[in-house]
Amino acid sequence: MNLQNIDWSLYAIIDQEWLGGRDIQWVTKQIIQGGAGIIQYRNKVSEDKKCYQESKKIRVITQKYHIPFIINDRIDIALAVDTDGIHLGKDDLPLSVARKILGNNKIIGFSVRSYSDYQHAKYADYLGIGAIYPTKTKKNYPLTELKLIHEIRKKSSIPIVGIGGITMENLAPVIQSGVNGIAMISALLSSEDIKNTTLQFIKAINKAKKAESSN
Ligand code: 3NM
Repeated sequence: MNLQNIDWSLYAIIDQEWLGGRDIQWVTKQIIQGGAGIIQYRNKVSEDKKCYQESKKIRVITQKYHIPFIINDRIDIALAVDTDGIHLGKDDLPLSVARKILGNNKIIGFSVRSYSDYQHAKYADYLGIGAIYPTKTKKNYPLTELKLIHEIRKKSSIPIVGIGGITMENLAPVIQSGVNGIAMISALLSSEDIKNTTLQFIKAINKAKKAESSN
């Protein structure tokens, strides 16, 4: 998977706890047909077997549509289902170890919420910076100021996505901070019409990007 070819504008995260019984392949298709350029699967609740089986289902759809598939945390599942990459935080496996195991062809993403986290991002291919706004998905998670994104953007040219509580109403300042795109869970998965909601987000993100570039 060539990093240059990825459209980071909308990075959709399929969180097991937000599925609400909906079929994971149907949800994946809705998100892709709505226009998301990259998909992550995040499962903090299921046993290994279920997590593996659901990941395989996402793999089938993302492969069919040529959309990069990132798994949260689980390097074993990244290898088992041959995802395009993994997303790690600072309490997970060190990035240097993940890089050694996965090699240079897999994408490694890293969660950053402070400048000191950023200093540990040497082996990362992209950064997820947040939480920008309060979120129900990670309760009581500390917030990160947009100025951190501005600061990191000046120093690094790797893709950055803003994450945490992002909605239609509050996405513009995140785009203005210099991100390549927005990562989100609840704003997409709480919708009954995921495809249309995804489409509306893409439109809003592109509009905000255009306004930013004409400034
Ligand atoms: N990581 P929602 S915030 C999974 O800041 C996750 O690293 C975050 O979900 C971070 O779009 C977050 O529903 C939750 O707010 C994102």
